[in-house]
Amino acid sequence: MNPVDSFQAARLYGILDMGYCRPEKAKPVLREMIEGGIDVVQLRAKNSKLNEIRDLATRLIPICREAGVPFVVNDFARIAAEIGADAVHVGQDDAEMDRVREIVGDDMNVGRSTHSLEQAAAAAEDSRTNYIGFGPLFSTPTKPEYKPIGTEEIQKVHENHPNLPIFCIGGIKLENVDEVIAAGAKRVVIVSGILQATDIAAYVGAVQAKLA
Ligand code: TZP
Ligand code: MG
Repeated sequence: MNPVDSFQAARLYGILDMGYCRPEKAKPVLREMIEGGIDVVQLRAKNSKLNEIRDLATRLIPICREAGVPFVVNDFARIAAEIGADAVHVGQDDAEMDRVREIVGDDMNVGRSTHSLEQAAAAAEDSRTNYIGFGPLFSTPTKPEYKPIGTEEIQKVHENHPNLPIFCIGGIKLENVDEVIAAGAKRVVIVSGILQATDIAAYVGAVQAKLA
């Protein structure tokens, strides 16, 4: 599957957030996510040095490659380009698309975080955006500075952008994913729910069963 199609087909996007995972645990945790059937994995390391992120990404990407799971680098287009990631994910305050594309070229996927219907429309208007994150739906310690947007606009964002892969994010857990699906979500991102699970593979599998 080419990478754009794999975002379209994806249902559960996991983030290996180093705020929840010691570096020496990154590989086994990634393997458990894959064993559970994760569709996409992002490396997010807000408090790590650039060389640490590059080293970690270099060690993790072969595991994703072997499993056929797209590997996404958060924030750092340069690292994504250097290691040959499948995508780079950028936020509202990160670089403009022109700058990101200068670094990663035309072939890599670029995902963008959005926090409102307006931001989703702005991201979707640029055909070089390959997918968006939409949230945080619920308040979450993983991104504490953002006000939750709730589930009311999930339906609308899908109606507005029927061909863009949209991943709902923020405070989603196995316990509330049914509510998110009922509100119209087709794809979700889960960070702490997965990384704090006692059995990560089982947790991923259980969420996938609900999204199927
Ligand atoms: N962007 C919007 S909410 C969020 C990000 C990265 C964090 C989601 O983390 P969790 O632990 O699944 O609530
Ligand atoms: Mg960012």
